[in-house]
Amino acid sequence: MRLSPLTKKMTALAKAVEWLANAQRLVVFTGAGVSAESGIPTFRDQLTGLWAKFDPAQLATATAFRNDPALVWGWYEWRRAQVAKALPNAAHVAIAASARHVPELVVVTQNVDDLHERAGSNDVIHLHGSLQVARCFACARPHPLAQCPSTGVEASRLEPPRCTHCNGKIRPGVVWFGEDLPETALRTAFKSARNADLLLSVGTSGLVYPAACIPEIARENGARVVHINTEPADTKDATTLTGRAGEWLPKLLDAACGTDPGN
Ligand code: BJW
Ligand code: ZN
Repeated sequence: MRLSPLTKKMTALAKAVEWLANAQRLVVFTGAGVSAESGIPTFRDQLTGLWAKFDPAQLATATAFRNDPALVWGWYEWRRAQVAKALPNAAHVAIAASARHVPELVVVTQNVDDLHERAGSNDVIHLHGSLQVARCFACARPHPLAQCPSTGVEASRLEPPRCTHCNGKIRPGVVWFGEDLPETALRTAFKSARNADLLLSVGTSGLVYPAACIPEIARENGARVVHINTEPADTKDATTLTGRAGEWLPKLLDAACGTDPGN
């Protein structure tokens, strides 16, 4: 029997609701799409993604920083300013609220913003670092950043500050291509995925490794996997809710836990 798209959508929602209602160990794995409705651009969306406008090789690698530190530092300070102005959206709020209804919740994010924390999630695992921290490119010592970024302009070059110990240049505390992910964060994220009985993968293209292994690790270890994404996923092993995270997540939580995530 062929199911209409609407029936498929309802079946996917019904499954996801039942799984969430019964979940004991939930992992919510997020990517840039979860912050899109807060006005933070994703990376790979064709028109609005950062990589549609900027070349990752010139901005998101250690070589790029070595070649032109002012370009890279200015770009990251511009992004930090964007995040500082943004507010958590309904998806971040619903994820934080789900902690009150599921015995164990681990939030694993690839995002470098702090919108999960500002929505009330605790102990968020940041696989790709954070815009709010910085360290010396030479000696790796942490370097405190002013709360308010010094630039809000997209393409403005800005000389990075200098390390107070060795005078090295200060770099953003994010994980660039070709760099290792923070060891403890990755180990804890993989362990949580192995232990999960439900994994919600929200707003990620699943193209960047090793983070992209996480839904697969959960599935191989017996967890149900639900993808929430504006683009339909071409995966046969998981349930997909196609649409905006800020619409699906509150609905899902309300239906599974009988709650308005705002409360
Ligand atoms: C919505 C929505 C809404 C929109 N609701 N949904 C070949 C050559 C070189 C390297 C490699 C290679 N093959 C593999 C590698 C390794 C590389 C990699 O995976 N590359 C692939 C791109 C091919 N990985 C690494 O280099 C990692 N390190 C590593 O592997 O170390 C070992 C090593 C050592 C030496 C050499 C090689 C390997 C490090 C990866 C670091 C990633 N860093 C970035 C930048 C962080 C800093 C910054 O912010 O600038 O992390 S890249 C960027 O991608 C960022 C993200 O966290 C990451 C993932 O992106 P994400 O979150 O999935 O965003 P998008 O835009 O891709 O997707 C958004 C989704 O949301 C879309 O699906 C939309 O449809 C959806 N959406 N609105 C719901 N409202
Ligand atoms: Zn230093």
